[in-house]
Amino acid sequence: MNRRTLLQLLGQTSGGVIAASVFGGCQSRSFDPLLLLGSLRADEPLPDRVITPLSEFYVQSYALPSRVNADTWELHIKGAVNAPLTLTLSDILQAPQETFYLTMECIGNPTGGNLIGNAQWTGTPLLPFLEKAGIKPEAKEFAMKGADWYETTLPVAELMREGVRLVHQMNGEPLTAEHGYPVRIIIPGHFGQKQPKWLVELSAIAKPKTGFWENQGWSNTAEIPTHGMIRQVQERRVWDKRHRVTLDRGGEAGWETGVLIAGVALDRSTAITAIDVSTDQGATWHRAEQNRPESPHEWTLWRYAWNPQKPGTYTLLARATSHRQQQLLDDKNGKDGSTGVLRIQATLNA
Ligand SMILES: Nc1nc2c(c(=O)[nH]1)N[C@H]1C(S)=C(S)[C@@H](COP(=O)(O)O)O[C@H]1N2
Ligand SMILES: [Mo]
Repeated sequence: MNRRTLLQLLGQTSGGVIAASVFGGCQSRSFDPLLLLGSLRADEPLPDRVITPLSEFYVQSYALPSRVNADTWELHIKGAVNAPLTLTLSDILQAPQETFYLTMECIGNPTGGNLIGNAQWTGTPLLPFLEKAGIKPEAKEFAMKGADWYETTLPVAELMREGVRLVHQMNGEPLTAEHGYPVRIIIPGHFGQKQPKWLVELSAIAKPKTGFWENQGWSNTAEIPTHGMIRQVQERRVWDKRHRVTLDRGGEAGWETGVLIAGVALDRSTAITAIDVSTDQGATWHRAEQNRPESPHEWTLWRYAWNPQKPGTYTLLARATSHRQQQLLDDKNGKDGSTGVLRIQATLNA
């Protein structure tokens, strides 16, 4: 197999600049949440996990990052509750702490795009606080607000699950201002839209309502579908706006000695059980090698070593299957999130 050094990789994968039109507040610098793609080399074991460094983690904000003063920050649990609660940062820091891994993705992430990242998070379970407040039977949803007045909602039962946490650390550091300092909520299984940053209010409401992005047509459940994405072909970063690669026969990254196709896959709530790769437009499929994260909320890494026999133009597809569902073959980039497969055109020069 070809040898690819991380340095070489850094030079060649400039990431991709997400079109600012997908969502407001997009940053325009070039970044790549799979900067560590180099660890998906064919000649080394698949790593157990790839963490996205903060410098490469996407930021998606409704307004400019709010500066919240941690000393005066408060979270209000109110509305249809028996005993409204006001929490300070020290209440949250003194409660039992849990550290977990979870992949955050924006519902507007185009297939294979960069609005996705995997991080280690630390926080405290929300459930004991909700139980203390006592949710009244008429409460249907929680309206969650950020200090920037971003708002989104979810059914009461979604927030009363284990695994929902008030998070104050990302990759072992206090949340940065951009990622929601001092506290954000994380509700596994949903796209980033349902994870308000700078969280200041959880209001139990009897009459369901929709939030900021939902009012613009984005899914109100925003559940993560089973989806896999090709991220790289040899050392080239590929995605929906850069879906063509041309490889020469010889040389370090030539196709003659094999082509590495690698990526990630994710589902709302169940493990990814298979990633299948096709190099002939979906006529035949080959099982990729994958890792098995402990949590279904962390992306699965996969790779497939393709041995093309002759030059030509090929269409590469990768499709994920979880315990819940198999990814659709159409290239769907809708307001429910990208559920379809990405078609990569690979030209192998003679
Ligand atoms: N308060 C607040 N929370 C928010 C947003 C926002 O604009 N304001 N954007 C949401 C969206 S659309 C996404 S995809 C995630 C992104 O989280 P990140 O910026 O930490 O990657 O935050 C969510 N939480
Ligand atoms: Mo988002």
